[in-house]
Amino acid sequence: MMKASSIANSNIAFVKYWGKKNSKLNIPMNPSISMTLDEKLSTKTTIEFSEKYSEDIFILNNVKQHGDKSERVSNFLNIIRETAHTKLKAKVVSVNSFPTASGLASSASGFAALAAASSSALNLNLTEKELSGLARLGSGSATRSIYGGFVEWEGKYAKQLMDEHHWPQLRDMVVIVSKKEKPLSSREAMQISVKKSTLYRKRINTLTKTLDSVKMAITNKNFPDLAKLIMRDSDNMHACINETGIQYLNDTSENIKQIIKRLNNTQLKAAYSFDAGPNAHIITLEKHIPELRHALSKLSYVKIIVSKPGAGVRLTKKHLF
Ligand code: 2P0
Repeated sequence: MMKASSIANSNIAFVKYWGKKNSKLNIPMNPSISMTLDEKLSTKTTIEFSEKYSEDIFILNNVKQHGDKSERVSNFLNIIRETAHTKLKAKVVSVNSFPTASGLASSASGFAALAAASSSALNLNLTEKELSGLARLGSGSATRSIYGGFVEWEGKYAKQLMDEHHWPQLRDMVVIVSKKEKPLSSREAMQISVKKSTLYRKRINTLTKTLDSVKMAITNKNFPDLAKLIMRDSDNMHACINETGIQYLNDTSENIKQIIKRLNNTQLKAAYSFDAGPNAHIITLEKHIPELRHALSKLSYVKIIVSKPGAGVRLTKKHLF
């Protein structure tokens, strides 16, 4: 049977991927480092290749997709069909574990799950490394979601730095502040930064040092160092973005930054990190979660999801159809 299912978790970048050397192949301008999240922020996907389908079908969260989203899935399937020497069309059913209208990105978990399920359905027997290279062609950040724990992505592939058991006290508190989809995709915004931002050139030139420091902080489980580096890299990426007239943070995001800064006055307890949207990721230690919840309680947010370091992509026999 040419059917397989997989689950992949999302990830949060401590050193952000922002900009491509090659936009067709998703080769990044800079190496990035992330923590893979747990199953609370995951995508489950079932794919079946069969002669009974006359075209690719993509159903996401129970809704049949048309346009951009289904095209992106079909384009990815074309690559894998070429590798497997098949012309068979496929049905893809995906479900995100996090709320649909949360503005949370799902391309990392989505394409990591799709890469694993589709290559398994077509019996490609890929190594994890090859799988990360394949996922990359769907979405850059998906390259890292193949592996659990702490992951570095450079060039064509990602690799694991430390597994998900290395630092069990670490948490990512995701504060969903907006239900809206982002007005400008990160795909477009990063290309604009590469072309137009003067700060961006400086970012790329100083990143090697940041990468080394982040790796060291993870290895030594040095939370204050890691927290400082995470906030600095998030601020630096958004400074590049803002320079081109694009703004992803909203008032609530800015309020969260201030709350974290106040909380860190006497001791570094948490780090904020923002991707291409207003939702906040607060990297912290388990023991600080109650204090953080209290500090955020006056804000008007949609939902909070607390995630541990999580596992890499895995296959499951429980199909969605
Ligand atoms: C990251 N982001 O490292 C960075 C930080 C957003 C900000 O990877 O064009 O959806 O599919 O390769 O992976 C989001 O970009 O972009 C992202 P494509 P992707 O997590």
